Amino acid sequence: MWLYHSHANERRDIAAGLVGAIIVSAKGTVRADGTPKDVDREFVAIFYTADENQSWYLTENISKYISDPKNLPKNAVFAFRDVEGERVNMSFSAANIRETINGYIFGNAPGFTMKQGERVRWYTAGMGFLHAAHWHANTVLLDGRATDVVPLLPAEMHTVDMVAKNSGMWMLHCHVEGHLASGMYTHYMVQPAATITKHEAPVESSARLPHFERDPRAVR
Ligand SMILES: [Cu+2]
Repeated sequence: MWLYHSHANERRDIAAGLVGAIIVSAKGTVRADGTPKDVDREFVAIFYTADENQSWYLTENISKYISDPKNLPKNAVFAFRDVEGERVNMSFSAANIRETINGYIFGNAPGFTMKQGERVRWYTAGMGFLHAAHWHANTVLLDGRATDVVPLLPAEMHTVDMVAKNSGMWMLHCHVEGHLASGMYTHYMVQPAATITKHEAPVESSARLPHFERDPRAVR
């Protein structure tokens, strides 16, 4: 895997989401459709700190989503509630920095669905800040050793293989605690082998984790 990202106007282009994966396989290792022969399924997970203050879309997004865009001061302060229910203020610029997986936050990243026993290849990469990709319940092989954490410095890439042994809905998240609190987590679904027929494709789960601490299956 190679991490594509723009160098035209790097800061603004990347902040606007111009980041993606280029997967190059060695000759003779892929099927006719380009997928690798030695795994059943592939996933791309890019751990990406998006600074929307620098995005080309900032002005457009403000006019589209803010009810009174003309009167939005850039030094505005927003409030949220902390764990005690206390009001905490957050600056406009801080609120525009998003800790995402594939651009999604707070458990919404779609597509990570597989069947129990499948050999799965994860293409992971980091962008914007340092991250630590962490899977609950199943391990991956990183450079020949089993682990459940893959370090991702900015633009670092790791291709890791998993055999999805444990069925269930499990968390995939960044282990940088501030990123986890900011929503850099999602779930991946391993459908139990007993409940699926041989030719049935896995169904994309519509379930969402309301909060990572409230899902008893997510305890590692
Ligand atoms: Cu992170």
